[in-house]
Amino acid sequence: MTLRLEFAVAGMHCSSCGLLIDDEIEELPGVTASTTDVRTERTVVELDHPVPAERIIEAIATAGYTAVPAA
Ligand SMILES: [Cu+2]
Repeated sequence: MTLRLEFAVAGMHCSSCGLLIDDEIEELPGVTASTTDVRTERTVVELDHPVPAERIIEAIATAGYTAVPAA
């Protein structure tokens, strides 16, 4: 089972910003992968069990960026 959550992220400047976000999100239990695209300002998170979107948003905030769930 793979679940997928997508977020719109504000405040990134370069690809290092995206790596910081992905590293932080990938620490969370249940997350199998995080892929951030600085150009589109989107982060796609793949999960093997449900994780509240709030937890992901908190992880992105810990990395220093602001996120909201994307459609
Ligand atoms: Cu950067």
